[in-house]
Parts: sequence; C-alpha cells; structure tokens
Amino acid sequence: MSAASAAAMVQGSKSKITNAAVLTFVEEARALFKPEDIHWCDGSKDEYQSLLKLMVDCGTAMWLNPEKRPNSILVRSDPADVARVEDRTFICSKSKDDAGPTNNWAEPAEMKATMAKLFDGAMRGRTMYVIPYSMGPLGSPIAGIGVMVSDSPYVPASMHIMTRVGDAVLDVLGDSEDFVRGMHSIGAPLPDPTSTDVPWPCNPEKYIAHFPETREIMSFGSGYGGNALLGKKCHALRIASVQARDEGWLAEHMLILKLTNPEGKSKYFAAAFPSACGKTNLAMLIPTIPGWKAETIGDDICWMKFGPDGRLYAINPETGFFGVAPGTSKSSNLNAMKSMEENAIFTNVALTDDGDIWWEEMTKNPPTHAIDWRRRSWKPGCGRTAAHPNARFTAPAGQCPVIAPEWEDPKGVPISAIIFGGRRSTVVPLVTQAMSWRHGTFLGSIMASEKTAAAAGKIGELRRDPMAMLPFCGYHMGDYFAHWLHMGEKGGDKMPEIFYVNWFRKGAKRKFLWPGYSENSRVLKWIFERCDGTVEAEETPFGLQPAEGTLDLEGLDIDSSDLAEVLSVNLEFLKAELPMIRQHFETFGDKMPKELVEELDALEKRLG
Ligand code: GTP
Ligand code: SPV
Ligand code: MN
Repeated sequence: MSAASAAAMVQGSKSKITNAAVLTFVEEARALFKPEDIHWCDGSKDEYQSLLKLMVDCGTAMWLNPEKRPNSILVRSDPADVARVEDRTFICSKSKDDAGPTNNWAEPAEMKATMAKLFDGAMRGRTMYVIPYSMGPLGSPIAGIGVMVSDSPYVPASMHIMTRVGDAVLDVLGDSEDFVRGMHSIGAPLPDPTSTDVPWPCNPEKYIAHFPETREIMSFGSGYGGNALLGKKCHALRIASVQARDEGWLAEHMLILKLTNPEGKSKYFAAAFPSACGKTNLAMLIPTIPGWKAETIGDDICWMKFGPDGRLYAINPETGFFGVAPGTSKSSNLNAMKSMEENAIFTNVALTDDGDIWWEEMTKNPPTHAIDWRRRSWKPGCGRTAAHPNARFTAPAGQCPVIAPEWEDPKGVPISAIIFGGRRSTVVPLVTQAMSWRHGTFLGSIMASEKTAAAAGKIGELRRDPMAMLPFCGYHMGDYFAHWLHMGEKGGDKMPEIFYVNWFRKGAKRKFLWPGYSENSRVLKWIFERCDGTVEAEETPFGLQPAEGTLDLEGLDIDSSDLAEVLSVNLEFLKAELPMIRQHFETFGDKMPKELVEELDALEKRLG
C-alpha cells in the first residue's frame, strides 16, 4: 500500500503526520487488529486525564480519595496476569544460536505467523492507541524512539508516566524510519464496543515476542508491566541490547545515582541488581553519613555510550518509576513514598477504608480492615497478603524529591563506577572491588540471585543472573560477555571501576547481617573513595575488599561478629560453588569468552 493511502486509512484527525513508515506501520496494525477506532496519542495532560477517566468509567480503575492521594488511581489486574512471564518471552532471531541458551527462541517467520493469527481481529470492539515514545530525552544522541500500538488504555496512561510520549516525539523522528515497532494486544476482542467488559481483560495464552534484527516487538495476552509497556524491558533492554552490541554501547538493567561528598565533588554510579533486589531503594537512598548527598537519575534502566572524552555517559531512558510496592515505606524509602503522593497509578495494592492505598510493611501497624488486591475483605492475620507481592506504583520521576537537576541532560552523565549485586544469603560479601575491567566482567558474569516475585515462578531459588540481564538480554549471553570485554578494550583506562555488593547476606539466625537501605551509603562512600584512590583495599581471592578502618562505620549500630561475617567472603562455600560456575559457563559453549574462563581458572587457583 502507498504511504498516501495508508495515511488516508489511519490518520483521522492527525492530518499532520507525514512519516510514511509510521503511517504504513499503523495501517498494517489496523488491518490486522481490526479495532473499532484509532487514537493517536499526543502526550498532552488532557489526554492523560481522559485515559484515567476512561479506565474508571469502564471499571478497570477507581479513583483514590483525592484528599489522601490526589489525581491517583487504583487498578487491580486479573490474578493470572500479575508479573512478567519469562517462559512466554521469545527472542526470534534468524538463527537460534543468536538467542543463546538463556532465551526461548522461535523462528521469526513462524512466530510472525503465530502472532498474525492471534492478532487477527484481536482489537475488535476496542480502540487502538498509537503511542509514539522516546526512550531518553528528546533528541539526545543516546536516546531511541519507538512507536507502539495497544488496545489497553492502561498502557498509554502508564507510558505517559514512564516515557516521553506524543507529538513531540514524532517531530523529533521527522521522516526517519529508525524506530522500534511494537504491537501489543491484550487479546480480548469485544463483540461490539458497548458489550460488557471485565475489569482487566487479558488472554490465558501469552506471547512476548522480540525480533531483534528487524527491531520489532509483538506482545499478546497480558496487560501487566514489562509484558505490555513495550518501551521498558522489551525495547529498552531486549531490543536495545542488540542495538548496543551492533553499535558499540551498553543497554543495561541498572539504576543511575549521583553521589556528592562533603567537599561538593560528585560522581555518578550505575548499579545492576536483578528484579526486586533493591535498585529503586538504592537510587533514592538518604545517606546516613553526615555531609554526603545522594540524588536519583534513574531506577531501572541505563543506556551508556562513549562521550567525546572517551568516558561512558549514561541516560535514564525512562521518565517514571514502576516500583515494587510491598516493603516500600517512609522508613525504607521516603523519597519513593514522596514521589507517589499524587498523580500516581497503583496496581494490585490494597484499598483502605478511607480510600487510600496500603501494602505489607508500608506502615508499622496494618489497617484494621482493607480490601485486598483481589477485591476481597481483608483483616490483618487473615492468612493472606493484602497486596500482591509484585504490586507496583507508577509515579513520575520528576516528583522524586531527590531527582538530580541533570537527570534529563541529553548528553547523559559520566559513570565512575558500575556496581553489581544480587540477593545472596550466603558466600558473597558486602562489597568487593574488581581488580580490572576483565575481572569485573567476570564478577558480573557469575552473578546469582535468589528469585523474587517480579517474574512468575518459584521464589527463593538461586539462579545465575549475569549482570541482572538474564531475562532481558536480547541475544546470546556468551556474545554479551564478549561485548562487555570489547567495551573495556575500547574504553581502556577511562572505563568505570567495577564493584560487587550484597545487602542480603544472612547469619546463623537467618537474619540479615547488614542493616541495608540508608546504611548502604557507607558502601557507596567507600566506592567513591576507591574511585579517587583515597582509601586502601585489601586483596582477597575474590577481589579487593575494604582495608581495616576504611569503611565508614561511625554511628552504626552493628554487632562486631555480624560485621566481620558480612565483610568476609566465605572461601569454603565459594570453592564449593566453582563447579556450578563452571557448569554455568559451559552452557555458553563456543561463545563463552576464554578471558572469563581464565578468570575462573585464576580464581580457582587463588582459592587453592
Ligand atoms: P525492579 O523494579 O523489579 O527491577 O526491582 P528493583 O531492583 O528496583 O527493586 P526494589 O528496589 O523495589 O527492591 C525491593 C526489594 O528489595 C524489597 O523487598 C526491599 O525490601 C528489598 N531491599 C532493598 N534494599 C534493601 C537493603 O538494603 N537490604 C535489604 N535487606 N533489603 C532491601
Ligand atoms: C522488573 O521485573 O525488573 C521490573 C518490572 O522492573 S517490569 O517492568 O514488569 O519488568
Ligand atoms: Mn527492572
């Protein structure tokens, strides 16, 4: 079809859209999905408000008490649609080998045929929203543009908070064809637009399919989080990781924070922790050490490119937080609580009798009564949690009291340190510095973490999650490791220092040894000072660890034996883990970089 006739079909009131590739894509989507009508998102405040109102009118959402939580809604999803579905996530590269052993693979043409069948008429009776979005500040050389369609109003509403949406994005795109194409349907057509609907329509059959070579995403059946907000994990990590490999940059599952010392000197750190392992908390922490200041740049995703001075510069591709609600409180993360005081979307949390929200550990004392996330009456001690463990808040980043003034700087911020971390109740010490970029890449490649509720599946199971990218790397993990090593060669001595942290070590009493949260600022201070070379480190077989007296513990109430335990690597346990690490490496076959195998051999030798 010609661009002109595509324009005639899909444009409606949007007569100023001239990008032929966008018009053709949207017409293809219209012909396939057969929606009742098309809404082009302009990104305006009015549009956001009308999306909220629509969700309330159709029963998907309810307004929270405006005196408690102005302009905010509560959404409760279908109990079968509450988290990312990793076993339904596919990387459809031409060659199976490019997807590697950590991804589900399907042949692209076959997957497209499957999706075409599922997509055929899937939006009948519904509106198709066309959402042009930018991951990153508009026009930033580090940013990227996508255009997605969706039949769930929750998606454009959430995308309004999480990304830059609308006309301004199309202006930046101009007539370029360089955008990621995303098609999303909840897979619940209506006989006609007036038919009665359920609050959270979705489909028991789910597919989250990625086509890295053609930069396309097709998602069916789920309306939740990373399954449906295609800018986030699908584009900004799975597709972007492939672009980053091809173009020589990094797309990572990392927070970005700015730390300023009492002399006013600032550094930027990026940190990769697996889902629900503390990125949002660390990104907004309030330091307990006097004179130090932490500010937020981002809490989930980080794109880094080399700047003109040869350093790595990072942007936060997002404009909002989609944060884990349970466990978030004024004492654990005051800045997150303040970020969601208004203009927020809450999903799968509990509703209090005064029309506000609640979740486990939000307050010291639970409410005496609430409506749980499944809309049932709830009382403390009834045996069920009030909020789903993966309940989330969606809040504008600009509302965070400690958002750094430069968080939207199109040139990004220079990264001094990259921090890896996971949930390890044993073995891994509080903080370790890598001896080199190569050793740091090795530490990232052997990262493991106990599973959380962010993905469907068994909780608590230990799994290798290299660089916190296991569910998000859009290509062969062995090639991804090689790409990291390559980046290190390219950046040379301008590359960030690499560290490995663990807030989750437990002692004999199965309690956390380290108080965590704000107290993590002590570790950040050590990292800052290591970057400047002003504090000493001690060599251990695992890496460099704080020399006696270099970790600032002033005013910290911690048992000295707990401290000794949390700071030390358990060499015996580490040694016992080596065969598992070797097995992990073996799964990557020929693509496993020999440099990292050499690092493993060297570690084995050091352990004796
Ligand atoms: P995604 O949004 O899923 O990518 O996750 P995230 O890494 O941003 O997770 P988040 O910061 O929301 O992590 C929340 C979980 O980590 C909660 O269970 C917190 O209680 C826990 N947590 C965060 N920081 C700490 C810490 O320093 N110590 C301990 N013990 N728990 C922590
Ligand atoms: C994660 O699971 O790492 C998240 C939430 O940040 S989601 O957007 O659903 O992927
Ligand atoms: Mn995440």
